[in-house]
Amino acid sequence: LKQKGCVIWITGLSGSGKSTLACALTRALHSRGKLTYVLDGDNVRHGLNSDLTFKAEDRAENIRRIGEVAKLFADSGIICIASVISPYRKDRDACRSKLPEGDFIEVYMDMPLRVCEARDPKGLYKLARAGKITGFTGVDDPYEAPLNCEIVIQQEGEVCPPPEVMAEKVICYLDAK
Ligand code: GGZ
Repeated sequence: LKQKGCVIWITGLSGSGKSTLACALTRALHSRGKLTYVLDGDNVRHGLNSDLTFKAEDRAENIRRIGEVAKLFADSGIICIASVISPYRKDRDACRSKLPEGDFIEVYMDMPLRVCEARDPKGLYKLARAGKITGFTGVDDPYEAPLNCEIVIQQEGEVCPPPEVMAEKVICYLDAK
């Protein structure tokens, strides 16, 4: 296997496009012959982390486990893409600190809450606003934006960049490394 593993950690609000970027990035990397594995918060929470809630300490444990699994993939030479809200800076930084310098690439989906909420692909914001879900990130639970991440994905004017454009930004960063 002629590739070096690393962790691409995509953080941001629900509906900010994390999974979309993870998917586009997987396609782009596969077309370049790279092996990848996606750890998606919503999926992992149905299996490995099905015992965890959305309280702060359970989110921390969710992130810790995903960070450990991502590290195992990276150790094996795979590019592991984690797409998780990971709202707390200290939880993300703890994952970073377990990897060799440069092997943890944090990507921040910097999308306004109103845009994520307008998208509301699963109708969860609507439920949160109606009080049917409590502790929903961005509504009545915190999100701490990265201070020093490697890549920031932002809107261009009022539109979100197409998935391929977002993926290209990450690939450019990887190429430069
Ligand atoms: C945030 C929630 C919540 C609450 C359910 N807060 O957009 P989705 O639906 O598909 O992805 C979200 C997913 C969040 O899981 P993570 O493992 O990424 O979260 S964390 O990193 O904070 O541990 C969302 C759904 O689960 N969801 N309840 N209260 N998102």
